[in-house]
Amino acid sequence: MEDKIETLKKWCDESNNIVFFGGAGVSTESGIPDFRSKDGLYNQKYKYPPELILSHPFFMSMTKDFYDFYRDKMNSLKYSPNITHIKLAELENEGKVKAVVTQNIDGLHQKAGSKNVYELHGSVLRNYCMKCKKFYDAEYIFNSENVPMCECGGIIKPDVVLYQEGLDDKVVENSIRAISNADMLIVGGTSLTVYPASGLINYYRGNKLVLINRDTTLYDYKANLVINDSLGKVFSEI
Ligand code: CNA
Repeated sequence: MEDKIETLKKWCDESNNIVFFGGAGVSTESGIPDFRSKDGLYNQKYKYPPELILSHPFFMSMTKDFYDFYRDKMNSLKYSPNITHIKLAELENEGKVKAVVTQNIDGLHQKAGSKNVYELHGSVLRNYCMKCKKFYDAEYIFNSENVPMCECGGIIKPDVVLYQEGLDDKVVENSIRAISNADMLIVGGTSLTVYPASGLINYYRGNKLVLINRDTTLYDYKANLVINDSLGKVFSEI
């Protein structure tokens, strides 16, 4: 483990265009559960499976049940950034990290001070009326009851990409550009099972692909350095 951290530190020192690609595991040490760990949302019991609740057809047809789950489980307002978010923001400030590409929707990278963040799956901090497109903040949604409605009578939808919805073209384009230009790509806290997001790491062309995850992933064989440990532990040492 010590050798691996030393290698990671050395590569960080040598690199000036680091991109971080992350997932729900980045925020577990802030207290937000991920999906697929043993304590993750997919291993808890709900009225409907979470992957069904967080799908487009469910949102459209069972909007109240969607919002009951969403308000209970996806409210990131009460959480703070952890050492990983903070360290990434510092490295961006020093000019080392050029972009964070995240599958997370919790806004914690920006709360830690990161500026160049590509949110592949959107953010709970933004919400729009489906009819007139009026913006609503997260407080409005998480303090609402039943189905949050716009003053025009339309239903408000969080700006998060639900299952069976497409990703934003511009965000994907920017993420691909950042990853393909990176001299080092650090992938952390993601099971790399959600497509098309996970496929984006294939655009990396360098020889410093680092994978930091508690569990093994299907992409471990591709990485130049694999660290199976907690992100908090690793980022507190670099
Ligand atoms: P996932 O499939 O739940 O995988 C998370 C991975 O992180 C697992 O392989 C864990 O082993 C690993 N992990 C958990 N904690 C740590 C840690 N502290 N250190 C190192 N590794 C850790 O989540 P993915 O991000 O891969 O799946 C993508 C989904 C999850 C996206 O659509 C997200 O929107 C969604 N999600 C986001 C949040 C959030 O915004 N915080 C929370 C839960 C789910």
